[in-house]
Amino acid sequence: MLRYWTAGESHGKALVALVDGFPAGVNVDTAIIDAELRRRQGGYGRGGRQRIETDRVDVLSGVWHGTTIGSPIALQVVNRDYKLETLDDLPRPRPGHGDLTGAVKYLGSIRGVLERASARETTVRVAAGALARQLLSAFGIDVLGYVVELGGVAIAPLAGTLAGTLEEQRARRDESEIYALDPARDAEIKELIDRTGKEGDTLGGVVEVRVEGLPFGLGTHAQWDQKLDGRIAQAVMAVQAIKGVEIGLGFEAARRPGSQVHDPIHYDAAQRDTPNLGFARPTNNAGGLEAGMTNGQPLVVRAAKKPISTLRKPLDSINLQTKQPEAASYERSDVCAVSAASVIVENVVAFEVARALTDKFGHDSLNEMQARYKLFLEMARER
Ligand code: EPS
Repeated sequence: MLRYWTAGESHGKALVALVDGFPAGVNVDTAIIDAELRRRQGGYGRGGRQRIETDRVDVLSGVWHGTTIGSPIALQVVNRDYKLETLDDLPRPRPGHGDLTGAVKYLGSIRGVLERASARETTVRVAAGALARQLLSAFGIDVLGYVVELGGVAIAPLAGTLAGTLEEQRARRDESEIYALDPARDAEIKELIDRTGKEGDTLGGVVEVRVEGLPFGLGTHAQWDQKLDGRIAQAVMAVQAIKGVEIGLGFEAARRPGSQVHDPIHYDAAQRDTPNLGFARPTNNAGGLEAGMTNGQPLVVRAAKKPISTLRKPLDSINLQTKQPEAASYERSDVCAVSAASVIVENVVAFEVARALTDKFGHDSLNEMQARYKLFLEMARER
């Protein structure tokens, strides 16, 4: 099974991802991983930490002469701001963080919890996802993440209304400092972030990920923990500060009658050689998943990110020693990390799709996977 774990503290020596079950024969371009790491550090509204770090991946194992060899791949990103041994504990837990709950649960310090709970850990989740994308691209599968809403302001477009190819949308997104698909809205959103920061407050938002080029049948209906929608929801909900996940129409589907939710099935022989095998769907309200399996349509996932919990104008808290009311502690933080969240969610979704791809076509070697993929398409077309 393709999977990964991470290790590392925000101000520890380094962050590490251990990727296990990755097929042999995939050429690894670390520049692709570094580009995603750079994007994760960016976006308007980030704090001082990103001026200290220049995140770069170091591939410690599993790659020989630039190609994977089927053994575990260890990815490391060194923290320039390594200072954990000199840092004190926080006296007053910050509402919204794991400070209070973690200190109680582990009968220990706030520092011991916040260092691992910090979204800095997503650095190596992005690295693992950016590695997985290099497997996906060998199958013509492409992934794009972007911001659709920030601080309650819709930037759009929403699922299914996107104009242009994924490449054209990527170019538009990369012009935007917000990582939205409409760079013309940047000034207004930046102003909102600036104003909020001056008020000592923070902002959340909604990000969307679109995956194109998917074949039929990734995931399965047969067992609950292998349904791809469930796996994606778990991976996305497990990103720091994510409070909600939607696939396709998501919550909106609950408000409409069935006739305005389910996607009719048409057949168009001209599309027979594409991943949808000719089964064209005029709408994609299902977001590419039916019964936990990909249905040949683009996968569309949205995630809601709450505002960052560290507030410069702190909320009420208590001093853990004295139990007296005091304002919450403040540690350097960001005003808005929604743009960064779009990069993180994009890459964690990519990893789950790669995992489902290896579940279906094997994970020993890229060559074998591609042969099995081709055979599957031929058999599915003829069925
Ligand atoms: C982050 C690094 C952290 C924070 C931020 C995310 O660095 P530091 O604590 O040294 O400033 O900027 O973490 C949070 C705000 C959080 O709530 O987790 C990063 O690299 O993404």
